[in-house]
Amino acid sequence: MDALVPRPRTVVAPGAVHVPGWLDADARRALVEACRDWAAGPVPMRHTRLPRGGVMSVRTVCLGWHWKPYAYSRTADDVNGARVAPFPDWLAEWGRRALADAYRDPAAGDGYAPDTALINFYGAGARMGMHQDRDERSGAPVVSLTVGDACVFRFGNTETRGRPYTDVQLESGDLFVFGGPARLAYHGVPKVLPGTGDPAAGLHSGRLNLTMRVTGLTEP
Ligand SMILES: O=C(O)CCC(=O)C(=O)O
Repeated sequence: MDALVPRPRTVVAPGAVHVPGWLDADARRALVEACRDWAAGPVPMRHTRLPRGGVMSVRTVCLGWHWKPYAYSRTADDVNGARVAPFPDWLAEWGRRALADAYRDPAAGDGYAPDTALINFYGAGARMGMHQDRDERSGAPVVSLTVGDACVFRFGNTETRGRPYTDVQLESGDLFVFGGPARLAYHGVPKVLPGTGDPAAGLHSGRLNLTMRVTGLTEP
């Protein structure tokens, strides 16, 4: 059997850092379990409808604030009108640790208070086009966690959906952070690699991705 080759932490662009294997086996299992609960409601995981009539191939559920293209609200008015599940403190703590580790600066997570998470499930054939995360009114970093099948994560530039971009393979347990000059970079998932997943984490097929963000919004 081939020895596992360690994958190094990589600064993909200023402010954008990939940290392979950041979640250990217990954390991956805990995250899958939590995602299963969130996917069940109060707002069920669903394919998001786009204003021009398209439907996203990923299925999504949100915490803290509900995202529907292209705004946040407390209630999921395009699904069942329910208020979304709260954003848990433990996840915010993961976010602070993620920033400290990604930026190799113990203070990088100080004051980071994510208040929304988008959890995407990629089943067979699902992908995500190049886009910017720009519905937040805060420049705080986005923290992204992956469990399950590996994918090609395309991380581009802040000007266009096209080149230059870097393709990064995200695997189960990987962390990717983008903040600072990379915060508004276009990014997407052109391909998930079926059968590369993480059954030990409790996910037998497909890919889960959770991005946490700071909306910059206050209570209505
Ligand atoms: O699945 C991923 O890795 C990216 C998700 C993403 O870009 C998003 O939710 O906006």
